[in-house]
Amino acid sequence: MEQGHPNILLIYTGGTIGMIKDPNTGALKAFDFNNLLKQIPELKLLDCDINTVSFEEPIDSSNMSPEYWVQLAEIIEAHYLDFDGFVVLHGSDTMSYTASALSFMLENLAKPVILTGSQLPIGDLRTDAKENLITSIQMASLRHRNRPVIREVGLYFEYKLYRGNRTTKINAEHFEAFESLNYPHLAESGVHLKINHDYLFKPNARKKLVVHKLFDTNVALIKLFPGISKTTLECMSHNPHIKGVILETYGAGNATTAPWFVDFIKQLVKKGVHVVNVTQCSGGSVAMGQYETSSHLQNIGVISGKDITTEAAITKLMYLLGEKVAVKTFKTIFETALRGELS
Ligand code: ASN
Repeated sequence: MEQGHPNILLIYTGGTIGMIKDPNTGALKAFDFNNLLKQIPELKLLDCDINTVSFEEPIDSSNMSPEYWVQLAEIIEAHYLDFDGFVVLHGSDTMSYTASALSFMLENLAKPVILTGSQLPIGDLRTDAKENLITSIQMASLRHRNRPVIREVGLYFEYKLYRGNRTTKINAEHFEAFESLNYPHLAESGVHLKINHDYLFKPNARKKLVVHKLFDTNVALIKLFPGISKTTLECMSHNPHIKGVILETYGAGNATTAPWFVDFIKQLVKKGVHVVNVTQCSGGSVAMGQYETSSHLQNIGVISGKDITTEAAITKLMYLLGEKVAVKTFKTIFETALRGELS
């Protein structure tokens, strides 16, 4: 780590940013990192040292999994002391899941880990990749009083830096592909880089980085819809391995009061399955008890996801189950902000 001249590690996992068209099918597929670097000679002009490391086989982020999250966290862990910041190139499709997962894995993180990618490949004339990549590196290089300005997992896309675990991919077409509806953006890139200092995560810098690598994937995500049937839901309760369920409810955490449904949730909770109430709305919060249609969930002991995103909720559930958090404290810990993922 050099004083005044940041050392950045660029980690390439795949995604559209480095893809090329298959000449036979016309479909985009992951390509190697050297090709990507060749396309951006501007990187040499940046006021920092950049080292690179790539997944052996770059992936489309639809193939992302906890095994890759561990791979990614281990790269950061192995190089943590040697670098001032990390920029992760990642497909946009599951970037919010990875950003959330990394935020839970990297406890006491005190350096920037910024995920970015693009909607168009870097070789495309109209690509959004160059700005995303260059500004992410600049954001990761920002220092104040000899310490990094960003000390959390961020996601940079189309002129904005967000807290990673607050984001959702909201658009498959626009360059502005992400939103963070329940938390203000951390920084904005215009003529100058404008940092929202009040909203940055403030880790306890005296504590050492702890990397958590165990995810328990015995979880399910149920999105309610008018007409959802008992038989559909029963398939799940017959699964003996299930340990946690994210229940995507309506509005402020509301769900049908039909007796069969109430009974279904009751049985799950009785079996020791953790049920978390998360809203289907992109913005706003679960407030169990505000309506009669959520009081029943509160009475059964359902966990409130408050204003957490589904991406952060499912990764937090897998993380806490992997950590074998005791049944007695699970609800309290889930409802507590561990990495600024809920208000
Ligand atoms: N399918 C791509 C991916 O997530 C989409 C992208 O990167 N824009 O890997």
